[in-house]
Amino acid sequence: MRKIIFVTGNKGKFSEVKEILAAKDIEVIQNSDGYPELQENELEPIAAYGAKWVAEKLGMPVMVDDSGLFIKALNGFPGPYSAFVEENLGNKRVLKLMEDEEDRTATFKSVIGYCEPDGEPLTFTGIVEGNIAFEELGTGGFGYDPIFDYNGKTFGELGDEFKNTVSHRRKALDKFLEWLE
Ligand code: ITT
Repeated sequence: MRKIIFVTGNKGKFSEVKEILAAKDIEVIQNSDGYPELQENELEPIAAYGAKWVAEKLGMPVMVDDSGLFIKALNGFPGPYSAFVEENLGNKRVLKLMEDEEDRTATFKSVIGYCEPDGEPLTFTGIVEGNIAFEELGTGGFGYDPIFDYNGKTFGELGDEFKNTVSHRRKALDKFLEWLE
C-alpha cells in the first residue's frame, strides 16, 4: 500500500482526503506541524511553496491542500483569507455580508500541492460552483459547508459521502491521482 504524508492542521480536510485516497489504496498520514503560508491572491503559489518547504524539511514526499471560498458578489472574498475569516468572523458574519446580495454564486477551490525532496512542487486544482445559502443548514462537513449550497442543498446537509463525489477537493485529488499513475 502506498503511503503519503499530508500536512494539515484541519481535521475536516484530513478525513476527506483519507477517505478519498483509501478507495485508491493509498494510506494518508497526517502531519500537523504546519508550514509558512505566503500572502498571495491565488492559492496555487501558497500550496506550491508550502509543499516544497515541508518536503525539504522532512526529506520526504509530501502533500498539502490550500483551499478557499470565493464569493462573486464580494469580489472573491474571503478567497485566500478563508481560514482567517472562518476563525475570526464565522459563517454567520459571512451571511450578514451577503444579506442584500442577489448574486449568491460562489466557488470552492482546492489546490493540492505535492513535492518530493530536491524536486519542484506540483499543483492540482479542483473547483466546484454553488451558491451562498441564506442560513446555515446541515451538520455535515466542516468550515463553510453549512452555507455552501450545491444544487439546492448545502454540503452540510448533503454530508461527506456525497460531498466527496463532487467536491473541489475530490476534483483536485482526481488530477493528482491521474498524475501519480
Ligand atoms: P491547513 O492546516 O491545511 O492550512 P486551514 O484550515 O488553515 O488548514 P486553509 O488555509 O486552506 O486551511 O483555509 C481554508 C479555509 O476554508 C478553512 O477555514 C477551511 O475550514 C475552509 N474550507 C476549506 N475547504 C473546505 C471545505 O471543503 N468545506 C468547507 N470549508 C472549507
